[in-house]
Amino acid sequence: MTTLKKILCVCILFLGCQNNFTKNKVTLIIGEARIDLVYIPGGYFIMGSDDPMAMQDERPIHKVYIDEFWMTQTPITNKQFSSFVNATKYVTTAEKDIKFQPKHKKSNLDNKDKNILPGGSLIFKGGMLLAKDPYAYDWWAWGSGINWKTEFSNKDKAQNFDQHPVVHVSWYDAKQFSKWAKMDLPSEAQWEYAAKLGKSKNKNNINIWQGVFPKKNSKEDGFIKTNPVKHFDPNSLGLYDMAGNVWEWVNDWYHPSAYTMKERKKNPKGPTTSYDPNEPQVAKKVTKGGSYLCSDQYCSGYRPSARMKTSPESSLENTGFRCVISNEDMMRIMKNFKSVIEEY
Ligand SMILES: [Ca+2]
Repeated sequence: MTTLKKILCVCILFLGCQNNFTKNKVTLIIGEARIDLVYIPGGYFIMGSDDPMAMQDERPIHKVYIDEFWMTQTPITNKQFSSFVNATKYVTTAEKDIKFQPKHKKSNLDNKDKNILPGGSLIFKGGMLLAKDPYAYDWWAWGSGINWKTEFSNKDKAQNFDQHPVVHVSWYDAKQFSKWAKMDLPSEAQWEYAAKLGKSKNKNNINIWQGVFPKKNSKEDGFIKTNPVKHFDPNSLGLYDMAGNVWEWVNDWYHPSAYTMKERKKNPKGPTTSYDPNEPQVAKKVTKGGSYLCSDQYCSGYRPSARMKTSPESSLENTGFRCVISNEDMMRIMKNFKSVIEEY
């Protein structure tokens, strides 16, 4: 870091990438995407929680060491994701029709081909009571034709679309963006470490659900759905929206007993297989950070240790992602950068 810290706001063009460096922040321009990353120093932390609010799958708390790395300052935005799609012509999971296996032939779909469900994504429809159970709410619905490009109406699109986090992206979509950007999704441990290491000046300064969930959102934070990134204050590491706004995909498979498994002491990568006792036939990935749908009356999913489980091919209106890059890979970029400096 010593050499890195001596370089302040240098700007140079090489290999099709323009990169700005400051002492603890790097801006990579990959294709048309400008991506800010901040340095996360390595160290020990206590993973999980024994707080009364903590779920069983957040236990037991355990000491973990994380190597230094870099993390995108914000969730990946629509503008950044657009750059990826423009460069690669990538088609997201939600934009693809779903073909059913023969066992699903008795579908009631109003479609010419009964074995095909048009592409779409999951949308939150609020506190609609299930007809058969007056105490159970049916919160989510299949939004046919919904994908990352359709989240905003035309009226709002020009003004707001670019700087909001991309949503309606599956884990596979997030992974493909990460590969294109020469980065990766964070491990759950990296994500939680960064969230806990970065201190917030005002813990209430986040976008969650205020009011009686799921009946009424009083919108005291100003947002019913996502907020544009960098709207609220960053934490002390310079990271934005590590709590609230959107859930963020991480690399790890979900398992309720993940924290009792071996090899948790240094840079844990999570279990090799997934298991969700509530839905054992479906493999799921972990998401972190909570979203604008999290309420302190209900799940307080915006706590750093909170864990959500979602199948990797699913996409939702409140789920996005951010990326990380190892310090070694960033140093390689720096090495190329310095060699270009010498050439110039
Ligand atoms: Ca809100």
